[in-house]
Amino acid sequence: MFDKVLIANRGEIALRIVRACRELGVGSVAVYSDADATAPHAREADEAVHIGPSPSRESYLRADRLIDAARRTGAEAIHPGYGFLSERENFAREVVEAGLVFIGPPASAIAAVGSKTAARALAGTANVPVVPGTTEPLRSVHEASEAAQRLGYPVLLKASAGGGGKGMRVVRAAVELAGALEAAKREAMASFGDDAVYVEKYIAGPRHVEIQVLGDAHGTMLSLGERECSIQRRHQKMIEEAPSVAVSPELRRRMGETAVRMAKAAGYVNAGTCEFLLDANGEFYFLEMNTRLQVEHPVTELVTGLDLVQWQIRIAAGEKLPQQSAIAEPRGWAIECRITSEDAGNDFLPSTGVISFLRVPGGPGVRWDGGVGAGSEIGLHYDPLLGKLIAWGDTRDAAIARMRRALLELTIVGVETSRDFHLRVMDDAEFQRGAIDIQWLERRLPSLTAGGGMPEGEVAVAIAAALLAESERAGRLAAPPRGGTATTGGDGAWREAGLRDGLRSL
Ligand code: MV4
Repeated sequence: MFDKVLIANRGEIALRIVRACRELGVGSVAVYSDADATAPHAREADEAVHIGPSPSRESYLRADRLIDAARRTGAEAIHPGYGFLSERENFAREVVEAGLVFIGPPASAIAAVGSKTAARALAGTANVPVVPGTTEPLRSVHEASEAAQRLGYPVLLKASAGGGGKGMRVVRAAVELAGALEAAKREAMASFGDDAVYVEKYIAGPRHVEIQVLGDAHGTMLSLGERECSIQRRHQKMIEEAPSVAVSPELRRRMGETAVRMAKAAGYVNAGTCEFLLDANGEFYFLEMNTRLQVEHPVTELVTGLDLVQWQIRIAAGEKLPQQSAIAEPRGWAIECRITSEDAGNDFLPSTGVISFLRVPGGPGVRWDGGVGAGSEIGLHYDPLLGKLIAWGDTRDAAIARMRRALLELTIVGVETSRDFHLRVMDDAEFQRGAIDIQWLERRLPSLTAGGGMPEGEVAVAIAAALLAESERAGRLAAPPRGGTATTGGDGAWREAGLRDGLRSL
C-alpha cells in the first residue's frame, strides 16, 4: 500500500479522497490554488501544496505542477478525482513516466474509449449493442439519405467531435435531411473545428442508465449495478439514483455483463462507467465510457456497501477484487441531489458570494459529501457544485422522504443554491412514480422552478441563521455559555444567542 497519495483535485471530491486515504492509513497531500488557500480539502489533508493562481489552467490543469508537488512531498501515487485532468490520456502517461502511480485506468484504456467514435468501433468488436447508425462520418447528402432510409426516420445527426449533446440534430423526415446535414456540419465546424457528422437511429424518450464497473490488475472485472441519471438539465446531471425503477434483476445482469465485456475489450483497470440509453422496450444501447470516478459514485456505494475510492487506491496498489458472485443485488435505494451555487429560480444562473452560514443535515441514512464551509468564497473560477446530498432508504419512497427531510435541514446562507429545486422534485408526483426519462426535466422545468418564496418555515430558519452568523461574527458567542461546554453550533449556541426562543416566537 502507498505511504502517501497526492490528490490532484479540489472541492468535495478532494475531501472525499482525503477520507478514503485516512481510513486506509495512507497519507494525503492536497493541492490548492490561491482561491482555495483555506478550502476544507486543503485544511483536512495531512499536507497541502500551493500550486498556483486561481484559474484552473494555472493550477489544477497544470500537470507539471501536480507531478512536481507529488515529487516534492514524496507521494508515490496521484488520484485525479473527476473533471480536470482525470480523463486526459497524456496526464496518465506523464504520471507513469515520472515514476508515479496513476490511480485510474492505463493511458491505453483511456485512448481506446476516450473518443466516442473509437468507443463505438470497439463496442462493435465486443458484441456491445450500440445505437444503429454509421460509425464513419457522412461524406455526402446522398450517403446520409441512404443511411437514413436504411435506419428509418427519425434519425439523429451527431458531430463526431461533439460531446455532451452538442452538435446533435433530430431529422424526422427525408425532406428535412439535406438542410439539417448542412446545418449540423456548419455547427460542428464552428464548435469543434471539425465538421465530421454521422447518423444514428433516434431513440425517443430513453433513460440514461449507467453501469459502474470496477476492475483490478489481475483480470477481475466487476459490475456494481446501475445508476439512473435521466434527470439532467442541458446534459448536466442534477439527481441520480441507484438502482433504477426501469431495471429488473435480469436486465441488470445483462447490462452488467455487457459493460464488463466493454471494459475488458478496452483493457480497462480501476473504476469506470459505461453509459447506456435504455428505451421503453427495455432495449439498451451503449453511448460512451467514462474513464474516471463519477460525481454520482455515492449512490452505488450506499446500495453495494463498497467504498469505491478506497478500492480505487487498493487496486492501484495491486490488491485483488472479490469475485462477481460476492456482489449482492443492490440493497435499499439511494438518491443523490447535486447542491450547486445556481439560482434555480433564475434559470440556474451561477450565484457568487461568501457562505456566511452552513447547516449540514445528518441523522440516519443521510450523507453530505461537501467541499465548502462557513466562510467559503464561491466565485466563478470553478464548477458550481457545493456538495452532494445523498439519502438512503429501505425503499425508494423511504429514500425520497428522507431526502426531503434532509433538504429541509440543509441551510446555506450567502449564495443562492439548487436546494429548493430539489425539494420540488421530491414532491413531484411523476418523480415519485419514477416516470422519468432524459426529456422529463426539460418538460417540467417551468413548474419545478416557478418563483415563490422559501418552503414553509424556511424564512424563520434563514433569519435565525443570519442572526447566528452575525452574533458569531460579533464575537458575542466566542465565550463558552455559562456552565456549559464551548459549542460553536447546535442547540447550545442557538440558545446562547437567544435564537431558539426567538425562533419559536417567529
Ligand atoms: C442519443 C439520444 C437519442 N438517440 N442518441 C446526448 C449526449 C450524448 N451522451 C448522447 N446523447 C444522446 N444521444 C440517439 N441515437 C439522446 C441523447 C440525449 C441524452 C442522452 C443521455 C442523457 C441525456 C440526454 C439528453 C439529450 C439527448
